[in-house]
Amino acid sequence: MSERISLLQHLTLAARAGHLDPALVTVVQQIGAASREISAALTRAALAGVLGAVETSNASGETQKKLDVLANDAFLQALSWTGAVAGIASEELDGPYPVPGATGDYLVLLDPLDGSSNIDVNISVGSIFSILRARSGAAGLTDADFLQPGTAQVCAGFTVYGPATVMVLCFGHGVQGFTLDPVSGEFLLTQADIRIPERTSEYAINASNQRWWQPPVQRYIAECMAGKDGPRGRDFNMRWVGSMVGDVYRLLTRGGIFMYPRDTKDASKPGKLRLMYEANPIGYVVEHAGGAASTGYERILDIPPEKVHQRVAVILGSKEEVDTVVAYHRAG
Ligand code: P6P
Repeated sequence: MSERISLLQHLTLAARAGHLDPALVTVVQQIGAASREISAALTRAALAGVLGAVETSNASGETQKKLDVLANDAFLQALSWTGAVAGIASEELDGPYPVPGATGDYLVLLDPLDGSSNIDVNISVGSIFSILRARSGAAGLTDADFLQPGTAQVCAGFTVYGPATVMVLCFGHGVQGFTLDPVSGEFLLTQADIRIPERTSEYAINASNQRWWQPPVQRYIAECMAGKDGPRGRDFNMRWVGSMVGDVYRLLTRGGIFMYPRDTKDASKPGKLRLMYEANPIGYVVEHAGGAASTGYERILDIPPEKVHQRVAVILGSKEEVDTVVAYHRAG
């Protein structure tokens, strides 16, 4: 018997203490089951011939990887039979999927496989999930039920498929990390209370977009690059994984600021990342770990959604740095 507490034990104890709805325990347990299946599929991808793309594209017209489709199917199957999930929205689905015969009112929003362009080059990818409650219950479910601000989430988190598979989970009271034991197949508690260091000297941004950044971002990154000779008075390091969950897991562990800001590369888009199933769940986790999550102009979790697939600018991580970038946006 492992001396570490498992995800199921952690969830069950919380439910027995009255802190968690048993139906929500089932939903999160099934997210774990899908994550376990995806982790195994990623490890065997090259051997099973499931690398590469399929002919189809997702709701945003992006070419799907075979594993994007596999991951999406894994979540739909794992969640649909529970009865607790009334509907599912996914980056891989055009519109929300009402679950037949559901009696519960949980809504799950997913990026089933974030950063999938990294799969073929064996770099970390992840699954991101956000859980809401339907306002009208399972029976009268409409698209509008999904359009709730990030502050309405009852649970959010992500699974990062890296050298280890780790599920990061938050119910609004602290952030925990559970590492998958490949031998037992159990997610075991390895980080009981994740806290982001307020101060950091590490930033994450795709620097190839520099010529399109707006002035506040130009100013902040120039200061980081100026290091100890500049106004920040210390040297900074830069990392960019190309998978949001990879960069976010790092900053949860050792601090950092992650930025995918609005830029003029495509002025019609407020940002690249998705509000409902990337920025909101990650922002929820980051805030409950003591960090901050902003567009530069407003708190991400306060944004009233208009569309399930809408995009947003994202600046999140160590609070001191996010506050600095927000101050530069306010200064213009
Ligand atoms: P770029 C992956 O496609 C993703 O949505 C995030 O996970 C990641 O942080 C970002 O886009 C990478 O974008 O422009 O660097 O390829």
